[in-house]
Amino acid sequence: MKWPLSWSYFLCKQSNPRVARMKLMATKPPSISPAPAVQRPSPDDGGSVVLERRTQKAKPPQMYQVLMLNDDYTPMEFVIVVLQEFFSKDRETATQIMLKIHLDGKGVCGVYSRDIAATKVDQVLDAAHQAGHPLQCVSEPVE
Ligand code: TYC
Repeated sequence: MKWPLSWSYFLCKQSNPRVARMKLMATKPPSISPAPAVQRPSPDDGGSVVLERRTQKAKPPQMYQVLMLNDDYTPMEFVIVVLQEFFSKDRETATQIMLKIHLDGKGVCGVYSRDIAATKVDQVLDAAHQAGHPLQCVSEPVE
């Protein structure tokens, strides 16, 4: 006699030890590993969570001011053009800064990150040297 398909399937699978082991595994409850510790509000605190303010970690970068120094030989017009070319000043502002340097001995041309300030100093010194003027320019940390 031929078994119905479903019966023969069942008997075949039952006699297979691998299937029997799989069945056992399927019926055995999985071992539950402890959940990672998560800090939750305790039930009696109304569910509120207090966040502590941390002091700010990243400081803003040190900035550098570029100063030009007065001398008796560099023409006023040259200083005005330098301020326009390398410090992006309009002619009015450049003239005011030049006059301040002329009267006070030094003046701020701009404030930049360290590398940009160093580049500005190089540009001014190169231009002055090429033109044969003794104009001096330095950078220093702000504050
Ligand atoms: N003192 C210069 C003059 O009378 C002009 C001058 C201004 C020079 C500013 C340098 O950084 C300077 N010709």
